Amino acid sequence: MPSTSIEDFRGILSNARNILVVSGAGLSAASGIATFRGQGGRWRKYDASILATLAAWHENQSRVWQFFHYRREEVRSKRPNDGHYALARMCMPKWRRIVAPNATIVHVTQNIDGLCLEALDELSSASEESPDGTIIEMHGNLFDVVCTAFDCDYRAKNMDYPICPALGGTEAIVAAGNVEPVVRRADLPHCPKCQQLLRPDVVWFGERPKQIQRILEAADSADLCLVVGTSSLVQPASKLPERVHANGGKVAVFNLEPNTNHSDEADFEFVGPCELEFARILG
Ligand code: BJW
Ligand code: ZN
Repeated sequence: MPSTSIEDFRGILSNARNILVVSGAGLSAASGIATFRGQGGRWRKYDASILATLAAWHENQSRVWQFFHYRREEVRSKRPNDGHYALARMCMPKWRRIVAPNATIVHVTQNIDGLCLEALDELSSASEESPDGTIIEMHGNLFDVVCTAFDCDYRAKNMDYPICPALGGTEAIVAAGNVEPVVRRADLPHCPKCQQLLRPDVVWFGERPKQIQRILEAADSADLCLVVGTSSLVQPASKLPERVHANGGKVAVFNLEPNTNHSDEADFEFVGPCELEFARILG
């Protein structure tokens, strides 16, 4: 059985040299962003096999773009919560409480809402201090676009509302769960460099996660892994704690519900909303 001792966990945290954080949708739940699975999960309303695969994209680019346009607008008004700030503080030497000043932190998030980076940027500008930890958005970011032409390297941050005139207003139709209108391919977002279609730069099923080599290296050198707000059903993120454990590192799971997918490797488990658990444990 994993330990629930705050005192013991603090001891491990203060001695850790290389910390890997693996976070998921539960971290953003308190910001008002729906999780993917479980109660109110996004995939109940919209089938992942229709919307988050390359096959779906080839079949219906209009539908996939409208879904991601809706997601962009859902997230745009949302702010980081106490959970994001608690993890961001770990990446700022002056803001660290329990974590050792010379410890390295790599925070690998599966979230594409940008809130982990936003929290870190805020702390960094407020304290005029550069972060020494790293955040990796392994499944991409809702506000990044990439050109679909194989011989074009266009990739950019795009915060526009709407991203193209034809998508403006369609978010309300998708939000209501109604059948989306058909947007002609010519009216979807196009590359300013080569005029081919742009797609959201997010990682769909069957695609290679971003910076995977760097992530695996971080897992191999980690002596502590915090698993935060993820159902641990999607690979390769779900396998990272196992990798840390296999190398002799400790694993601590923070989730609203007991996460049985880490029964073999969890040394600590803190069940509850992670934003409140962090406040209780990290002080
Ligand atoms: C709280 C809380 C609170 C709530 N506090 N907790 C068969 C066919 C095809 C592929 C595969 C296959 N079998 C396996 C695969 C691989 C596949 C996979 O794992 N599929 C499984 C579903 C079976 N994976 C991939 O394809 C990945 N790529 C890959 O493997 O490439 C090969 C490769 C690997 C390594 C090196 C080189 C190559 C890519 C996966 C892409 C995932 N994409 C999505 C969609 C992104 C775009 C979008 O948003 O639309 O990413 S799917 C979706 O799931 C999203 C999430 O990031 C991801 C994970 O979900 P997450 O974050 O865990 O959310 P939930 O909702 O599941 O869980 C929330 C949790 O929070 C719950 O546990 C709650 O209890 C908890 N919670 N409130 C704490 N306040
Ligand atoms: Zn292009």
